[in-house]
Amino acid sequence: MYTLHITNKNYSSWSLRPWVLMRACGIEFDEVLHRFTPGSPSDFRGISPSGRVPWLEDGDTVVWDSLAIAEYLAERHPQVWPADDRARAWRVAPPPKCIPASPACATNTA
Ligand SMILES: N[C@@H](CCC(=O)N[C@@H](CS)C(=O)NCC(=O)O)C(=O)O
Repeated sequence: MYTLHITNKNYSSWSLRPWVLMRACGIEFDEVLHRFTPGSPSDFRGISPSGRVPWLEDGDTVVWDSLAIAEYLAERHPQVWPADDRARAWRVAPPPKCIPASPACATNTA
């Protein structure tokens, strides 16, 4: 069972990233919610490998940084990244300048 260490999801989009990913992909985990108020000492500074949230524990393995967590989970759960190779490429690409004929823009109506 994974344990995901995060802080308030309203204020920490970094925490929200792996939390949403794991929920959306149906990956079970225990959630440990840490106290964090910007400008005040956090209760995780001394125990997180990076001094930051989020981090993930998988047995003896500890992974920190939201993208590293996503990559780690993707190695174990094939549903994490899309099967389509173009979609996998686009997942880490910055938003495209929209060219209407481009399939990357198919769902982008802005
Ligand atoms: N690049 C990191 C950023 C993590 C990060 O900056 N987390 C903030 C919370 S929003 C944090 O832990 N800050 C604690 C601090 O700065 O003391 C990731 O993707 O996980």
